[in-house]
Parts: sequence; C-alpha cells; structure tokens
Amino acid sequence: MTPSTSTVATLITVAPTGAESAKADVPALPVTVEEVAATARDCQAVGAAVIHLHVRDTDSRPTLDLGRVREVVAAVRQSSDLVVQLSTGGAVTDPVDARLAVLEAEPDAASLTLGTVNFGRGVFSNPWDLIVELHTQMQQRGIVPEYEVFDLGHLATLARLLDRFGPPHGGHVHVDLVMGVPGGMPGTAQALIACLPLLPPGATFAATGVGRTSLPVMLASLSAGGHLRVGMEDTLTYAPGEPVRGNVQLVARAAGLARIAQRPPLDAMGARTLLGIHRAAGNEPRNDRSLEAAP
Ligand code: KMH
Ligand code: ZN
Repeated sequence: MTPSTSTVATLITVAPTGAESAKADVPALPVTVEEVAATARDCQAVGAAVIHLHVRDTDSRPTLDLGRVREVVAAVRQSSDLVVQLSTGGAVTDPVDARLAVLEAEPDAASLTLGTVNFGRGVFSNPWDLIVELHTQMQQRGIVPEYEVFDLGHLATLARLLDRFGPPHGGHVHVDLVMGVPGGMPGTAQALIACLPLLPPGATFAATGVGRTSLPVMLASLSAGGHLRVGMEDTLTYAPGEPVRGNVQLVARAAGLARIAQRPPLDAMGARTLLGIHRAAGNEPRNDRSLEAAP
C-alpha cells in the first residue's frame, strides 16, 4: 500500500526565538513584532508549517504579557498562514498563572510539557496539576496541544493524562521530543528510538535536538518517520564555529534533508489537517480569507 502524502510528508515547526537567549548576545534573534512576523513569512516560504512562539517585550526580554502576545499572534497571522503555536512553557522563572493565561490569546495550538525537568542550572517546573489544567483548558478552548517530552517518563505521564482526561481537542495526539537539554534525555538516535514504543496509538511525533544535537536528532527523526522542529530557540550554531544567520537558514536545511529523505515539507494547510486544527470562524488562515474574497 502506498502511504498517503500526509503520512510521508514532513511537518516542520520553526521555534524562532525562545526565552533563553539575549538579543545582545544573538543579534539575529527575532524579538520585535516586525522581526517575528517577517521570520514567519520567510520560514513558511522555505518549508515551515508551524511556528512555536515565545514573545519578547520592547526591551527584548521574555514576556507573557497578554496584550503583547495577542499583538504577535495577530502579526504572524497577517504575514503568514503558519499554524500559530504559543509556548505555555515560557521561561523557567515564569509563574504558572501567567503561563496558563497565554491560552486567552486564542492560538491554534500551544505547547504542553509533561513533567518537570532540570533545565541547565534552572528547573522547568511542570507539576501534574498544571499539566491537567493546561490539557483541560485547551480542550474547552478548542486549542490543539503539542505535548512536549523532555524525558522518557513524560510519555508515561501522557498515557496517564489521556486515560484520565480524554483526547485533546481535534482528537489527534502530536508529541515533540525535545532532546539534548542539559537535564533531559540526550539528543541521540538511541534515545529517540527508545521513546517510540511509548507513544500513544495513532500519535505522530516530531523531534528537536538542542544545540549540537540538532542534526543527529533531525536525521534520526526523519529515518524513524518523525517530523522536525528547528529554530534559534534551540540552535544558535549552524556548524562548528559558524553562528546561525537566521531561522530561515535552519528551516531551509531541515526542508532540504526532508526532501532527501523523500518526505518533503508539509504546507500549513496540510499541517492543520494532520494536527486536527480547525480555526474558529473569523480567524481563518489567509488562504481561506482570500478565497472568500474572490468573486
Ligand atoms: N523555555 C523553556 C523553559 C515550551 O515552550 O513549552 C521551556 C520551553 C518549552 O521552551
Ligand atoms: Zn519553547
């Protein structure tokens, strides 16, 4: 049987900014509303279908300020058709209430990390009650979660979550294996393969390799039928001694490898279908609006 295109095509998510790097240290990091909107447009052009967003304030510092978050979401929707996935992880210093409040900005999707993990010298805190609250609020608000897995045990938590509280909005389970974080699972092919038997039946997965694990994780994920997340949230060095010039460079490399693997990039509409995202009326992607406007 020939697999359908949506089975073989590669969903590429760009995570352009993150909450960890300072603009002063990484001038190519997109932090202003205009920079993020332009990044979304340019990354879509070379193969991204989803954007994972952390928002910065006017001083380039990470913020969960709802007004600013809404502004960035609107700008990205204006400049691209990408699936807008807001981070509910924020920065390790962010309080739980502010992380939950991000859902009020009505993204298409949002990240949901399935357990606490050491994060460099910090602790990325994700207690069970927060996990349940994010899952159930997303069900009620019609937001599709991307389950973030930093360690093998997080997949056991996902099984427990789905068993007790039911499937996510849209009905499809999509997991991102975030690998190579100092404190989480290593970014190796062996660790990626170890995760696969623990995925819920019917789930899809992407993988993200932080830092120098970016390429090995990308190649392992493509080989194992997985999808990809790349971006300056996770990777600031393109090759030894060569800083990343921009997110588009990382997306273009991922798209090229996906084509070599004969699993070409999925477009944004394909991503919506795969992930079970159905935008509310009045909030349609640009393509739909332009069709409506046509005579
Ligand atoms: N910034 C990290 C502490 C997420 O976006 O959901 C958490 C993170 C995960 O980036
Ligand atoms: Zn993130």
